[in-house]
Amino acid sequence: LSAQYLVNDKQVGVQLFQWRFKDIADECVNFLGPNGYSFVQTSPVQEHAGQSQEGNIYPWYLAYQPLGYSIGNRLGSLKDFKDMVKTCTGAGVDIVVDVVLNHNSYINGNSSVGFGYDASLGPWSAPAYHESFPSPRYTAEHYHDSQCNGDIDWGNLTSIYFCRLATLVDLKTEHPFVRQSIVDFLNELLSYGVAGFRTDAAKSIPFADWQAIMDKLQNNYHGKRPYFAQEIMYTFPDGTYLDYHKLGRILNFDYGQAVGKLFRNINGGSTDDLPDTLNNLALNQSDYSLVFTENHDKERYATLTVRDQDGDANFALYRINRGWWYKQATAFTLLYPFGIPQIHSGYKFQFNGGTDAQRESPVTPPSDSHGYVSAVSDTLSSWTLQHRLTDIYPLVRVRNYISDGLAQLPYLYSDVQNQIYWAVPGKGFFVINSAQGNTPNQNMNQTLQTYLPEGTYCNMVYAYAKEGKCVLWPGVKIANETIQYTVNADGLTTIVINSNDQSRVVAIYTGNDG
Ligand code: LAG
Repeated sequence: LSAQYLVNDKQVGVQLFQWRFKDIADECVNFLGPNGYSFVQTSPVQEHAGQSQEGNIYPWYLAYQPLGYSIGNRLGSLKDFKDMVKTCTGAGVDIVVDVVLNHNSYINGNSSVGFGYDASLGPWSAPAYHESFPSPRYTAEHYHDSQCNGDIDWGNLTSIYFCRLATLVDLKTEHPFVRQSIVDFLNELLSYGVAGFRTDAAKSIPFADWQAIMDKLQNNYHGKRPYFAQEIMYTFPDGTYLDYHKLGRILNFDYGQAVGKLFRNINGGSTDDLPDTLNNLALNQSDYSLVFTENHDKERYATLTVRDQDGDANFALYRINRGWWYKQATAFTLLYPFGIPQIHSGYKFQFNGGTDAQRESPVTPPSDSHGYVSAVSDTLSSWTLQHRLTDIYPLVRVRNYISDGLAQLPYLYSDVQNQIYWAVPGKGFFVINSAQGNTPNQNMNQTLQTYLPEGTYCNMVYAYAKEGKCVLWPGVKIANETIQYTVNADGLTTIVINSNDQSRVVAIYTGNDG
């Protein structure tokens, strides 16, 4: 019994970071389902610590300081959660829950302040305080503190397993009561129709414990083993993922780092290094990797984030206004079928000054004075909405189409620096021109073999085919960009991507659009 490596027959997930359950439900119906997204990864749904040590301030990371396993927190109630699962699965979008199982909150020696959900107080009126860990009743015997109460030494496997992660008390996942409590929690989620999980701090849960827990889980509502994406930010001290990839997908941080670097042309790198770089990441990793250019941990410090697309001081700060770096790298993760991709979509952060907790809190808070999260529709400008970017969402359906039945990774070509292209024969052809600044080859005009049948095609980044014409996606305006390509009987077409084009990505395919 191990995990499923796919959530369903689609490919692309979206992490709706700190989105309320009600908003996720709406997004599934209005946007994610119609555009072919596979699943939503929610933020943690467990009750969690109510405020940071710095007092009356509510950074997102409190969600990673759980108090127990009762479902409901500032994202909504248990009922909201169940409604969301039903609505999303009904719209063809599965729910993957971020579960925090390795540790619990530890505030001033006891966990006395909680962000549970109390129906009698109403959802957003006030935080509901708990006096102790409400569920289950863990006590000192369920924690590793007697073995290690210091922080983890990341060079030592025993320490990774038994010591505290960021001061949070480490659960004895070898203890029968702890194991059963976790199994009950995950089975409860599965019984509501959740398809799988992102396991927070999976690296710190000993392999044997983790496997024993997973083996006791019921199948998901598809009748399959639940999907798992395991958070293993770095390889273990011996440089491997140990055996964890046998239990499910691994969040492949190396991939985003490498791809981001190459698209930003850092240290003399350019996208023509991509073929070698991906080979070095070991192509067999494709089978068990979840790939992404950023996530909620990386969006402040990653090589490349959506902030690159925004010129405003709070949001961009030390980034240059180069939106296409992020968009190109994300287009690459979508159009090159390595692993399965997940897009992160969250909110804008205050970026400089203040304390750590202040920096981790929102700029124009999508939350009220108690930290309750506001509806996306109320504060649209605070939410970053990467998954709705016009250069990105049309490519989700292209990915679903080209991955179907694909047996091997397409060969990546780069015969001119900063220009890459690849084909999925008979299905799609893709080109990215990432030359920038003072590097050569800014304008691309090259005749290439597409391995596609003769015909006219629309560049899906800008437009879809309808009755023989290319129709722009809603909201797209073009200047001199080429939106239509003609492939001749020999499979050749001339690709034109100019340096001032908005996206510098060409994606043509034989699937149905619109
Ligand atoms: C994760 N994956 O394994 C999450 O992706 C990551 O976001 C979590 O850290 C981490 N594991 C623990 O679940 C986040 C923040 C930390 C934060 C922690 C707990 O990145 O900064 O720690 O959640 O809220 C914060 C303070 C620490 C403090 C700790 C406990 O930054 O200084 O020791 O809270 O009070």
